[in-house]
Amino acid sequence: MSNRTFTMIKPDAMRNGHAGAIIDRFIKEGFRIVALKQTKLSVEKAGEFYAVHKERPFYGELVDFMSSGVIITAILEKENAVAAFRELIGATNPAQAAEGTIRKLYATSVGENAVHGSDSDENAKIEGAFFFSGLEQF
Ligand code: FUP
Repeated sequence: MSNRTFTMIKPDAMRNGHAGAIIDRFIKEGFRIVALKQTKLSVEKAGEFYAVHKERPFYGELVDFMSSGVIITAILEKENAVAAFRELIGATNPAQAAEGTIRKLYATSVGENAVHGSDSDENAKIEGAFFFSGLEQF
């Protein structure tokens, strides 16, 4: 069990002005910010990040959306980080997300769902390395 996960605050939450509240929530829930930056994905990079969904019907829309504006990416640390963070963000579809979760509060639809959270320790490492390098020092 690893103690780190990777997250993105997606373009919808950035545009809607929720980034500050979302980062505040990460901290209040006891996640330590290991690394954090604002960036923008090109269509090509977004396609690469979500390559696992290439065959899914929503892939094109997902890539367009994720490259439509700036995002904030971060690596967060807490005991059992992947599972704890998935619980904090709630279900993929905000209509099914539990009360008080970040997606329930800030997401607008299944496609524009405010935040990403890695689904396994292995993916947390891969996704973190997609955006950050030299993390051993932190
Ligand atoms: P999650 O792990 O909760 O982010 O969800 P998935 O890995 O299943 O999906 C990744 C992203 O694909 C979601 F954040 C949004 C998008 N998606 C859709 O647009 N439609 C769907 O039906 C499912 C996912």
